[in-house]
Amino acid sequence: MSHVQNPLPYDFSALEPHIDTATMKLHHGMHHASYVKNLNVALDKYPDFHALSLDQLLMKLEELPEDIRTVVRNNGGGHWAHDLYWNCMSPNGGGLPEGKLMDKLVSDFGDYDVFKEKLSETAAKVFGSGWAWLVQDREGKLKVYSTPGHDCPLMVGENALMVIDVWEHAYYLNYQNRRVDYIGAYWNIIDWKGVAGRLK
Ligand code: MN3
Repeated sequence: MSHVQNPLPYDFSALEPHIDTATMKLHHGMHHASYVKNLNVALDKYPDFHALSLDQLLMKLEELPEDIRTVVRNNGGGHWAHDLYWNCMSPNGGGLPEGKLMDKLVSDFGDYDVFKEKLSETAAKVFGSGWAWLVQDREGKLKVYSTPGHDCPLMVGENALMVIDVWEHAYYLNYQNRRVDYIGAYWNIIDWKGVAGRLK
């Protein structure tokens, strides 16, 4: 089984002006695509692992042959995280979360604005390349943290609800060094219905 990249769930231009068309084309068409390709190349010589889904591979990295473990971690993780990232955004996004998700954010963070500030700050503070996540832990509690490289909450058995890509390739064409402005713009396109659908 070969891993495939899903098309974007909207047009490359759909998130303008918050994320520009050129960034989306490069990000999805080149960066994300290369992670999928590298993942498939690495797995090519190990047919025993061809039947495993991406989730299964990332949850049992320590069982993979040592010579491809880091490649699968980086490229499989990148494939997985980008899939979630595209699905966290929508041209009809923004506004405030509703219902059960809003209740849960308020009960676990004290206040919606506290959560929003915490995730924004976590994303802004990532040193180098990485991701900032809203995660539901094994006890069901919501929390915010960042991961370096392409590491995903799935690798430690936690449920990722939303993510901000803070690798420079996600914003540099339009925002240059103004990562904070990109993070601010992200809140205008966040797809809260999608986030709520991932709550368990
Ligand atoms: Mn990226």
